[in-house]
Amino acid sequence: MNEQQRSILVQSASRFPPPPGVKFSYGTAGFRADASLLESTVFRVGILAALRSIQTGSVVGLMITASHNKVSDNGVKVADPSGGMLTQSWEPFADALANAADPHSLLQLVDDFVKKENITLEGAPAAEVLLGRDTRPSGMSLLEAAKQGINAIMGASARVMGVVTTPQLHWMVRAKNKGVEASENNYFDQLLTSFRYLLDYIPQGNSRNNVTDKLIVDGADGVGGEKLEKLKTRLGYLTIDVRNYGDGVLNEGVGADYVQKEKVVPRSFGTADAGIRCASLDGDADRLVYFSVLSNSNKINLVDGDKILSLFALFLKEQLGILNGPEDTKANKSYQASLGVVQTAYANGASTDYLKQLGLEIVLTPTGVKYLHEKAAEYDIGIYFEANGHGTILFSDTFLSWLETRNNELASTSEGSDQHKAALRLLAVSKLINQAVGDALSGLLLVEAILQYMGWSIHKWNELYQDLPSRQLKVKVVDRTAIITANAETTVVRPVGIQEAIDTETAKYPQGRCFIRPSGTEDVVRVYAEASNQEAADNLAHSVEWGCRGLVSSVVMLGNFQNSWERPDVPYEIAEEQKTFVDRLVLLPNVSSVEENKMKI
Ligand code: NG1
Ligand code: ZN
Repeated sequence: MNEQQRSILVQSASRFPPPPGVKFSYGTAGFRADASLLESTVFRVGILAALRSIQTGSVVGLMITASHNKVSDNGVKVADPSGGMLTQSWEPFADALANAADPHSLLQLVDDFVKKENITLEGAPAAEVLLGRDTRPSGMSLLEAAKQGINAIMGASARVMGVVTTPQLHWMVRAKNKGVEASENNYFDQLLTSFRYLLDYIPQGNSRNNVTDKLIVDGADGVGGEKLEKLKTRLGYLTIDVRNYGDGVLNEGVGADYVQKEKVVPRSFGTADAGIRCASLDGDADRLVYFSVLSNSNKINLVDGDKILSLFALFLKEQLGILNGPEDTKANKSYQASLGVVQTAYANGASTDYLKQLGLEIVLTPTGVKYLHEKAAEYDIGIYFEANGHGTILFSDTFLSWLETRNNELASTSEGSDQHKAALRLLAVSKLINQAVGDALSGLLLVEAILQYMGWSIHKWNELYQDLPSRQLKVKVVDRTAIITANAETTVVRPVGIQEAIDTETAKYPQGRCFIRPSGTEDVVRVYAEASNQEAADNLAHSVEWGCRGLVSSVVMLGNFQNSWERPDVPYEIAEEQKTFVDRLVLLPNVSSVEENKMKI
């Protein structure tokens, strides 16, 4: 690194001192915190994004958003050249950079990193970072900080895409690196063209009339509602009533996260909407859930990410079946495309059973889109979804090029045949669905097209299977990394003893399933429980929550066991090991520091 570059870095870093006493960690969705703490972090992520662009010789993205978090929070994440999440191998550097105490430590870190990664700074080809933000008021100044971070690397430049959804920015990065035009209009054009294609190939005489063309969408008072307002005027078919498109407080009593977790109507919805097909986006429009309002309460029938996944899987399996043709003609023309489904432990057990019955291959990964995405990319068609509504469908290049060829053959030998239409539908899906990340807008259009194709109302769709009652809780802890899990986060391996206790408790409930895991985005441990009825699911979740507290406090009190989780059988050495976790695993309410915890205990 030459002197000029060194001095630019030091000077600009000195304008963005990190807040004292805060530790940042690039979790499953980048850095997130109260917006007032983030200027230095966003500036530093700007540096990182510029370096990544230089190293890969490609455009990368930097998105400023805190998704479904409250409006006073914000966050920042990087989109890699593929349009996917930042490569995991750079995450430790992101952590170190965000936490560097002063400009000179920052310089040292960058210097060491560029050497280690063989990144040539002087004379490097021009680097470009696409910058986007959601509608949070803090986004404007944070975007400025990001720009200065990018400009602190010589030869790098920022291109401001303005207020965009997270998936739009990822799409733009991917498109740009494929040499395709990457404006918002190009994005809308691609969605609209492929949506219309799909509708064109709906079989005539289908029970179209069963599906109302009215859809009400909760925009979470975020960027998604705003974009959908623009898109809807160009849709033709479908009358979309967008509510909460920015006139209220972002994510407050609205949005996909609220609807999925609370299972109640979002603001601006009520019993007058009973029975109508409704959808909800999250704050940056990378999550989508559907719901219908019940007639005389504020409760809803939730159609979550698992059911969206099931609808997609059913449709794609059917199209592949049609494309391959009758058994006797299969041999020479068919390509046995691998179709895989990727879920996390949060997927409702009933959805997994349903998908298994369809004969599909199902894989579980840890929570976090990067894990699901990576796994889905191993198939010709990989569908992944989190129950919370984040997901997409990935098509392999090999399959797509086979499909293009097959489509051309069919067009010349049997144009308009069922097989030909199936090929066209699959090609349209591959263009409609965002191949970079989960995208609420493109997901919504695909759901709408498939419901039309099937002739299904939201009720019929919801009846594919019945969800097992579930309960999710979170327990505040000082250091969530004290909990270590395995088997796609379904087993706790540290502290010893917790998993055994969870198993014992779970075994008491018919169809019981329960796991705990550290959140990747908040300082909490999440508890998830499922059972044959709601009361049982609630009880299981609560007793595991209290069991965790009991286990920790019982270890502290060494033998002074207080509740049903007393473990006189826990050997002394294990109890000692558990003791070391206690400071980190503050499982008491309203405790915010290790010291305070010790005092309370
Ligand atoms: P954490 O906080 O790691 O549970 C949450 C969601 C993830 C994912 C990330 C990123 C749940 C249980 N977890 O992660 O699925 O969406 O946020 O936004 O919904
Ligand atoms: Zn989001």
